[in-house]
Amino acid sequence: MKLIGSLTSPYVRKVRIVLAEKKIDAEFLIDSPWVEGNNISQLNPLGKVPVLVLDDETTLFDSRVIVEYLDNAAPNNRLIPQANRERIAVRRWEALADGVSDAAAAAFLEAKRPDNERSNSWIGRQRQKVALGLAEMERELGENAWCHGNSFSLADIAVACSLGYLNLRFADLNWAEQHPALAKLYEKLMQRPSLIDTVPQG
Ligand code: GSF
Repeated sequence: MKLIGSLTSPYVRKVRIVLAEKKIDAEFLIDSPWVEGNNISQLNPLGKVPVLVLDDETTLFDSRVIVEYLDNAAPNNRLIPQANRERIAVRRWEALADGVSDAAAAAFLEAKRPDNERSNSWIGRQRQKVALGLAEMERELGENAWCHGNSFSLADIAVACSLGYLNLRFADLNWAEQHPALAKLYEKLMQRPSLIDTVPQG
């Protein structure tokens, strides 16, 4: 099994953490869709990472499909509950966290465009999604020890990847100051080797 991805992507980090927590071996091939001559489009027509290449050469994307496959590929350390409402609650957390990452990545990319092409209103719109998404995560986490239920799950992994991505791309946002519950959760999650070993390298 091969995971293709970059060291900065929050979605690639999510898959790397799931692989480590499930104790599933996979070769990690670093390739970025932003690097000239990358061959990601041969593996994923959408030209995005992560892509998981199975031993039978099947290619899986996107990160949500990959993590569901991995969670079901090994019986240990279940990260996605099986009961419908529980499973959906965890996937909704993942959608919220990934959505914050989507908006942060869009704002980051837009800010890199040349002056005469950049839309500041578009950046503002994306940063608003980040702000409201963070506020909702903070509200729903509240005093709970974990994002969902009373144990570590994919919800915590997705939230941690989104927060770690904000640290990388929007340190000025200082999300931890405004969101103490998320800050406490991130500090706790960052004790796990699966997170320590995958902190995004700018
Ligand atoms: C998002 C992947 C993505 O946007 C998933 O895997 O969950 N829904 C997908 N990946 C970015 C890299 S990074 O921002 O994480 C990507 O590959 N962008 C290249 C492009 O052409 O948009």
